[in-house]
Amino acid sequence: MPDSYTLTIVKPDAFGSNKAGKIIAHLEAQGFRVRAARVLHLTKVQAEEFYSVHRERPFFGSLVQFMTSGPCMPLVLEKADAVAALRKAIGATDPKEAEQGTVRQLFAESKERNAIHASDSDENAARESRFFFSESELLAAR
Ligand code: FUP
Repeated sequence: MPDSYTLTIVKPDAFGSNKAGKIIAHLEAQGFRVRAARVLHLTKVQAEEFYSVHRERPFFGSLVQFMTSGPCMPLVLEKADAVAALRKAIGATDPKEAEQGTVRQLFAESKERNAIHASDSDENAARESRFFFSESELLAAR
């Protein structure tokens, strides 16, 4: 299978506990290759737009507050079947339900402060990559 791309975000709780590098190393050890990366501090408007699919959910306000509480790090990752492989590698949304050895089981604090985001489809991976990276950065990643 040819390599493909997905978008991940190392979230503010991981920066707060100084585990961002460990999380990236963990993913690299599983064969994901970092193709683009940056550290930024999301604004409220950016976080609301990124999670707009959850706008009506009761946790939306709290999620936006958390995602704007500190730095985060979006990365474009490359691997065979990248979207499915990364979803498996990060584990369930709630770390209490995440399989042993997954990023969330190892590094997440709670269902909200869960260390990492991963795109759930190729379409969303493309959309979310464009949210954080320019067209030329994404071309350079290939
Ligand atoms: P996931 O795809 O595993 O990141 O989970 P979802 O897309 O369902 O949720 C997006 C984010 O909303 C989660 F990463 C954390 C947050 N969330 C909560 O805080 N509480 C919930 O009950 C569900 C999700």
